Amino acid sequence: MREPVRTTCPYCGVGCGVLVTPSDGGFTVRGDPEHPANLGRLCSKGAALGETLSLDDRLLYPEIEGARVSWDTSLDTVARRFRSVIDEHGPDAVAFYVSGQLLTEDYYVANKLMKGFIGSANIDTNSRLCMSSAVAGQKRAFGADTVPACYEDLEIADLVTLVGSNAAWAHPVVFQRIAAAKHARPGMKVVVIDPRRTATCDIADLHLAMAPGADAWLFLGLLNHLRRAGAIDWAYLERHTQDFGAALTEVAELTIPGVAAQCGLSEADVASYYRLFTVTPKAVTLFSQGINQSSSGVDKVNAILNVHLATGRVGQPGASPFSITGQPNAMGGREVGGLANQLAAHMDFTPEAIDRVSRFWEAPSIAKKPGLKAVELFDAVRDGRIKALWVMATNPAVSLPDADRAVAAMRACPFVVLSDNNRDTDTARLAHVRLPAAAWGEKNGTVTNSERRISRQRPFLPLPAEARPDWWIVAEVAKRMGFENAFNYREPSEIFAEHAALSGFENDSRRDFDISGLLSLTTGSAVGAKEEHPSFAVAYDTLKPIQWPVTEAGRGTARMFGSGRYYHESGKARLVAAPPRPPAHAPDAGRPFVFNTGRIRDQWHTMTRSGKSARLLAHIDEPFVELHPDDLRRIGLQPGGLARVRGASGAVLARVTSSPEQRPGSVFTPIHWSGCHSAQARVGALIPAVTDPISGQPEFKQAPVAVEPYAAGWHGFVLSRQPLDCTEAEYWTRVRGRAGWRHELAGLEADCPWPDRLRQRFGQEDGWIVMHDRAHKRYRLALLQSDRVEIVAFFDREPTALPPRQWLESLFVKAALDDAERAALLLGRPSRAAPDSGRIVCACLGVGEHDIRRAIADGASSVDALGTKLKAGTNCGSCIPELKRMLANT
Ligand SMILES: Nc1nc2c(c(=O)[nH]1)N[C@H]1C(S)=C(S)[C@@H](COP(=O)(O)OP(=O)(O)OC[C@H]3O[C@@H](n4cnc5c(=O)[nH]c(N)nc54)[C@H](O)[C@@H]3O)O[C@H]1N2
Ligand SMILES: Nc1nc2c(c(=O)[nH]1)N[C@H]1C(S)=C(S)[C@@H](COP(=O)(O)OP(=O)(O)OC[C@H]3O[C@@H](n4cnc5c(=O)[nH]c(N)nc54)[C@H](O)[C@@H]3O)O[C@H]1N2
Ligand code: SF4
Ligand SMILES: [Mo]
Repeated sequence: MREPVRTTCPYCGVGCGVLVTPSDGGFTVRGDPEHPANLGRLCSKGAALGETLSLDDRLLYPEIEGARVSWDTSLDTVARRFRSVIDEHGPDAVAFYVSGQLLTEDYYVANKLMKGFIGSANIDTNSRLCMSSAVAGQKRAFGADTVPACYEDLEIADLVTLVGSNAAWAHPVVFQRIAAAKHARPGMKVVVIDPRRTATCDIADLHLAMAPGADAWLFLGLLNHLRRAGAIDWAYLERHTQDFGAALTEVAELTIPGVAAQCGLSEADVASYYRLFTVTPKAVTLFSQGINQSSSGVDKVNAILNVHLATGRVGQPGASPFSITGQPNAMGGREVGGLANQLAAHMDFTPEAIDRVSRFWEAPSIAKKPGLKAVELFDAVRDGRIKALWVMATNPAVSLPDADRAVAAMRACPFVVLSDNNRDTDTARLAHVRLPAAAWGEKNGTVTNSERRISRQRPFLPLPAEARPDWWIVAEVAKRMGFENAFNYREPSEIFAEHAALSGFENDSRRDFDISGLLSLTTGSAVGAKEEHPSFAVAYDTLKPIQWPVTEAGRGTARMFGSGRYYHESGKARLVAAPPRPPAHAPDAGRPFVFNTGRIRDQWHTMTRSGKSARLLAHIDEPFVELHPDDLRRIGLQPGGLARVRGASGAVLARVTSSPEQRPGSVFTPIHWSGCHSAQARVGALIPAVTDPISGQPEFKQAPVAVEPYAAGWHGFVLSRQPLDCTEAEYWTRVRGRAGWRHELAGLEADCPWPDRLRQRFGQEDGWIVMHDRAHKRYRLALLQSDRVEIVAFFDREPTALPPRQWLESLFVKAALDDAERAALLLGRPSRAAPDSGRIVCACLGVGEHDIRRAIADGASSVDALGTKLKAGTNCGSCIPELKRMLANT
């Protein structure tokens, strides 16, 4: 057996190490016990990585206008078109839109080409939608974009506050680490601040179901409370900070009753949170998109940083603010300067830095000013200022706010290039040139996780067909644009060495991001010049996960700012005084609900990868609109039915779910369903493109919407071996099943047109078995070929009359149906019915909701008991919060 390949999970910013071993023609993926981020743990997505490696959906050859071309043709075309736009309209008429899913090496090369050689800073990244408020807040407070803390702090803290973070689903391994620490040390307190009662609340001592968007009041009020309670560390403030007077004066009026009213919380809850924070020196506040994705995100970040600065709790063991990153390489992108308002290696567009980087790169035409931020950038594409756009590793047609506007922009753009792994995405449909990029398993380079830890992604698969690494693609275009010398890379290690050298170039501890120590590992040379690092390739290959800064060979840095020295000129941190602001658009009579959008446990973004695993789709397989039961009743919605959510610019149609854990007045819908997977579930289409004035990050979580019932005349589903074009149905979703595809359909017609439509489309009079009850508008049909099931379709007036899909799906795995299965096919359940397992809760071991409820009814009273009885929750543990909730609710 081959040695396992040691690499890093390509999903979230936790950055778990994984070990990949070949097995049965595929690969087994395990958690790496030696990786400090996860110490062997994995979540359901990481555990299912082996199921996402197929080449089915991959883009394998370069294409122009949908036709296969050679690499030479495609690269020449991209270089020539970019060159001609630049020659005619100047460098600001072109742009790159890149992604936190690129490796650092890819990102570095793209940034160097745009900022150093094309001479524009029009390169922005999807991290703008994700982290940019945290970046801006940290820069204002600390003088640099530095995350002070590390994961261990979450384990040794006595108080962990998770604000605007559903870590149980979005950062499951970090969540498991917190849960394990709390289990070992029950005195540790966990507070969750989120309008919804999420799976993360499972370990919470206190859940503050905050009114959407009101977090600033809570934290500004906390600062005032700390002052009144005598809990401010005045010595720290004097010695290590500035501007605290203004910050404190500004909050002087914010008392608990006022805060409670603004935040829609009880005074008792606010008081008890304030008390906990006041008396617990070891406090970590972890924040994510509930804070960042806001039109006042930067100020909210600073409101959080203020309370930590005021108590001297920054970068101390177990005491720090902690901005957790979303994508696997959100941090790496910030490090190379992938945001339009940064230059490179954590340097801004100051005259000094511009001069320094241009000397280092030997780049005479370096950009002199920041470029356009994502939303502005697409506006510039739309109004023709940008005439050539290259999108890499992101799907803006789905993920931008006002997404239809972004689609229109790309449609209007004379030249759109996309580098992607997948052949069909919403963005791919708009690109003139499609370039096949290497995917996880093939890529070779580094990523940085949320705790500043740089890890290697190592390949274990050959490059399929003509797929190539992103850095190679960009460098080839650069060479063809005339920048041969600056982009002559042969290996990712050469790029990394240059990136590391730049980080240390004329640094002298004045910049936080410095990894030049990694170079001295092999060369022993003084860093500063752009010398060759001949033996670095070996060190790079064997690089162990390490936290930056690294200024000395082999020595990483767990925490920053422990000494109280910051990166502003003065060496001090800054408290920011900024009045709290509500979301840009308030609900009104026409749009009375707040639209909250976010993640589900087992899907990743636009489902291009997680959507390949049937196991991951077993947990939640349809886009939903979740409301509080009181709201459902008020607007006459039925759980299981369909609802339309309307915003200012678009609408979403999705399945209604009811949950008392939803805050009344709020609606939650997941972000994952794209136009490739659904008729109308792209949530971005109805979110107005309002952004934070400083960071440019969109307000993704507080759009006002109306919700109305969708009076479907019929509902149904089709299971088939091949994906079906469903566009004739007003409602459809399409996901992978165990051995084929599953389509959920609905429409307004009084009588369902699909039984006839299917038979027309698939012909073959003989193979069909049909059971139609026209009086009740109930239709069941299946197509068999040599006893193998090809299509099964059920339609009914009521969605609740349709059978569960699991058993029918299982028939697709069989080469031939036996008589009993054939007879039961149109009943939708086996004749000697084994009980239906229900929706899958434990994705790893395939344990369903009904089995769990039955086990609970039979006396299983704890997660451990469910584990013993059903094995549920015994692999990755991501479903444990849900198991606990089922136990509590039964
Ligand atoms: N399974 C899964 N995991 C992922 C991803 C994925 O696609 N799928 N994506 C990764 C990425 S890129 C990111 S950025 C992270 C995001 O990770 P998170 O930020 O944890 O995820 P979200 O679901 O976007 O939002 C977090 C929570 O913010 C809450 N929220 C909404 N409005 C407010 C508010 O006004 N105040 C407060 N306090 N909370 C509010 C929402 O109810 C939600 O529960 O996840 C990463 N991990
Ligand atoms: N309404 C709403 N919208 C949101 C959010 C929200 O909470 N609510 N969250 C925002 C956030 S935080 C984020 S991070 C974005 C994410 O949004 P996107 O970045 O648009 O989502 P992905 O599906 O991850 O898109 C990645 C694309 O790159 C491809 N890809 C993956 N790896 C590689 C690679 O190595 N090379 C290349 N060339 N291609 C690759 C994939 O096939 C996929 O098509 O969505 C944002 N949009
Ligand atoms: S928590 Fe899960 S998705 Fe995130 S890196 Fe770890 S295994 Fe991957
Ligand atoms: Mo993100």
